[in-house]
Amino acid sequence: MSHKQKNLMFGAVLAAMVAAGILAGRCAPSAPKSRRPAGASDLAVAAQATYIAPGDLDEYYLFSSGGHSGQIYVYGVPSMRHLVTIPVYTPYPATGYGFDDDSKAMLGGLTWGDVHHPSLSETGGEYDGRWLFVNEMNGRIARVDLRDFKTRQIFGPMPNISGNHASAFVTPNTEYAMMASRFSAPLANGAAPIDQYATAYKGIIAAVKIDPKSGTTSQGFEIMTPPFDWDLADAGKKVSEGWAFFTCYNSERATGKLEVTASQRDRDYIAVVDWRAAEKAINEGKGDLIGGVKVLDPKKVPGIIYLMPCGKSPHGVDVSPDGKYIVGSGKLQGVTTVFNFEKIQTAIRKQDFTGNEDGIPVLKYEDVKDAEVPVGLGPLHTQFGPDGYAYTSLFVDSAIAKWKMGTWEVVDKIPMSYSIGHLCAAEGDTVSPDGKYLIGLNKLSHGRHLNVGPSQPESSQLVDITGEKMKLLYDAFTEPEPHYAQMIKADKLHPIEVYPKEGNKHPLAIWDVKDAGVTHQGGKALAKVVLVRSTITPQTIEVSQGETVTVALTNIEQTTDELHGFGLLAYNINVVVDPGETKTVTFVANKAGVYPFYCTNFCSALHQEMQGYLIVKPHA
Ligand code: RUQ
Ligand code: CUA
Repeated sequence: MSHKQKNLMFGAVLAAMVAAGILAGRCAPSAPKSRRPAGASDLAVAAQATYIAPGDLDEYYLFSSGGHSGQIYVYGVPSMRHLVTIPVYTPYPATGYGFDDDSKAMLGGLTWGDVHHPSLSETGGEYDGRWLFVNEMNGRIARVDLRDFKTRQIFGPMPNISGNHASAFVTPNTEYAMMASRFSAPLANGAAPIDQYATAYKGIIAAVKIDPKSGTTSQGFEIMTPPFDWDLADAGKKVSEGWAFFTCYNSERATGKLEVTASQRDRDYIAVVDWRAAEKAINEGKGDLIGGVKVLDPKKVPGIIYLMPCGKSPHGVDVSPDGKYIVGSGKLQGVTTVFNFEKIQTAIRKQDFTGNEDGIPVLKYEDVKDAEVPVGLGPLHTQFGPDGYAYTSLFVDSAIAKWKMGTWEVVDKIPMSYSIGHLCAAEGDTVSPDGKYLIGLNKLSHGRHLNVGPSQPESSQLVDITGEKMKLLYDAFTEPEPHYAQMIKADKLHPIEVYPKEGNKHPLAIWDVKDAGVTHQGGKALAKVVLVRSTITPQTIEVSQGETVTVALTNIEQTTDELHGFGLLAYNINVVVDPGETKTVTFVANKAGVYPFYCTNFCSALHQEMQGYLIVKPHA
């Protein structure tokens, strides 16, 4: 097909999509018939494949993005049972997250985050089961410790990063997690009128450094780019280790009605970043201090970033398990493009560029691409199996296409109900995917469940990918918004069930009711409290009005599942303390009176009795 014919075809497709209101999201996509397990025997097979008998355990953990709920949802696969919610960026009363002093400080005054891409830590390109990193749009990356499934650090907001969507995507040995600006803006919180967008607004591609021992994150590097809208990323692996890839839309540098203005060009870009070179430049002290961070300008520091043209407004970019191929999907196209890492390297070596964008060299599309795979309409994301097959989600077609790497032939398609965004294969981002299961993370559910009113859940569909043909096994539902998920073999995680007493180094921890009590000093009250079945000691906490009160709560249980809570309704306090843990909560006792506190977690037959009073004596 000639370039012109392709353009015509693309134009027709785009027009059809606009007419159908698909791009504008004005109406629901026509609901394709799902490939529901057909006969009774198919149903029995699907039921058996997903049934986990009472007391039995699932084979995989699924860590699913909770979108603007700010949380991570944990599921078991294949049962698709929701096991637990890990609060990350949003207070969560069920676990007391965001109420005690430490977690409240970690949230830094923000009460929500828009979580997109969970990223499990890796060693040698394999999930190692240590941490889960997850980004949110407000320039932050959080670390969840998989020993206790708790959020342990929230890094950011990173200066200059505006709309951190292309994140977290860790490198194969967890050296870095990626970041980038989706909404370019003047750097260092500068203000410039929107008609100066093309020049005064800047994009940023960045990475957060991760300490390999502790998982602690800190500033890595930032690279200044034109004001493109950086969308997604992936880290290179094996042959492409040391590199990272970022898609963008709006290479037009347009403003206004972007659905039109940012779809003018035939191609946008995938940035090819040599992160080792960027790291070296930072270590050599290069970069200009902007907004408190060293920013590398590709004009002054060449050799760290290149641009490779990719079909109109690409969304996902995914690196194959062997690291040889980079799959980028123009979401307004009917094909997904496969780029060849070796060809990229050759073109860079030969300096075979067609021009530059603000000093960033642009590679020739024909030089670096290997294939355009006709997967279907609206390709978004690609995952991989162990056997050389790739799976691409098709938003507009509402389906998954299975295709063969190397021959580029599309071998199967399965409809999704409805409108799939991301998809997640078992260990699908590693150098050795498991195959077996694939989950379609759909944006809509269109009543494939009991009617729950206008605010409907989204559907996540479990697909069997062991055979030639993909088979739908199960519909599960989740709250907004399942952007992305990762699936790790269950036997890689060994979470603890109690915090061992010896490991509790909290300065306010006490283990004997004899040490419990209230002390006062200089307008401050400190209550050291012991929680153990079925008493809160002391039973009364007496303070004076106006005092700043810190309640330090130690749950001295060493028994699995014996959590105790501390609910103090009148002061909006809700702390949950796990066995062996100490937490503090601090507040000003500004209301005089007598206020009950009680244990919130049903812990024993005498749980109801686990209660007491805060007595706030009025000013004399
Ligand atoms: S997004 S549906 Cu990752 Cu936020 Cu693609
Ligand atoms: Cu402790 Cu209920």
